Amino acid sequence: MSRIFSGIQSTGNLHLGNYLGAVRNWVQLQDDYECIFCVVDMHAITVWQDPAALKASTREVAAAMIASGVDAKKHIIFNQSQVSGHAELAWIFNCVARLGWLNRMTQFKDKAGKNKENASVGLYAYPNLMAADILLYKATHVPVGEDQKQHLELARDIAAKFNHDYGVEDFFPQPEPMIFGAATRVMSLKDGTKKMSKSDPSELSRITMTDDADTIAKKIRKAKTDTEPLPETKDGMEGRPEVSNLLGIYAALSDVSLEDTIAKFAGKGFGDFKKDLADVAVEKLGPIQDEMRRLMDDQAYVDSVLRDGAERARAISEPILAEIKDTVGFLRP
Ligand code: AQP
Repeated sequence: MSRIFSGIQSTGNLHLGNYLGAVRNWVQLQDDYECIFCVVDMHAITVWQDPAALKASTREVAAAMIASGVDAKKHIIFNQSQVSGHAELAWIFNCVARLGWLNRMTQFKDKAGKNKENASVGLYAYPNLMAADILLYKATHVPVGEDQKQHLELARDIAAKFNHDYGVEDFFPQPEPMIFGAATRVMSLKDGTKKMSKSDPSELSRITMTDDADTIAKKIRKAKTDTEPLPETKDGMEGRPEVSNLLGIYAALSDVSLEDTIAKFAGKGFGDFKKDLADVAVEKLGPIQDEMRRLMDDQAYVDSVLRDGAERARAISEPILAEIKDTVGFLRP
């Protein structure tokens, strides 16, 4: 059975984009793949995290995975820092990846912004750690949102260069991105050209997995739109990024095609549409949020899932890491 690895950072504000672009797809894949799902807390600290908030976010992301339907007994859920192999392989990959490759990463440019000199070295080397996350388990498939495509390509380049430099053809597989679903790129509710993101300063830009029904309805009511009625065809979405985004969210949440969603609301005004969108969001997210809240109150249980997952992750990765160290020429005890 092919192996999946995917992760989410514990940076707080887990949002609808993380759910539709990642977690919901994971749930659909778990019958056909062996899955390793990771709360990537080491990635999170590439930008400053308050230590207590980081612990809470790690538990929140794990709770969201479980509440969304990831089977933690059949598959693995753990937090990255509990398996030291991630850091060890990332160092080796720091020595395989080229500066020129990292310089092309658009996410670093976006996140570092104008103050690049003041960004952490970790933020710059983030894609090498991500490659290590995947290849430490020789994972073959990586379900992600569209924003991670470039990092996945880098992981493939690192795998190929390692195999070539050390003369170990096919040692690391070429991990395949799996970008699918009706909402591979959920955009901000306030600006349809920017992706919905945890770090957007505006709370109104995202629906989070902890928003209650009233908050969800308020954010959708306040979502940016335009003055035209809803489009009658797909072509009518052209040049209307906010409208396209809201229609895409509706289609994804209600599990109908974009075409059918457009047909349903064609020519209508935004008042009715936003009300229906809020209803479907509350209906779909509500039960997950209730279960998340229950799990968040049972910290001991969530911690035990992460501990057990880390143990099973180590059992898979330790023999692979031992082989990597032999290949590189490290003496082992
Ligand atoms: N807007 C999005 N639409 C679809 N998928 C998304 N993902 C993130 N944002 C969207 C997918 O969620 C998974 C986990 O993402 P992450 O938390 O590891 O990091 P990120 O992509 O950096 O998330 P954010 O919200 O953008 O965080 P900040 O603001 O801290 O940078 C990934 O599979 C990602 O594709």
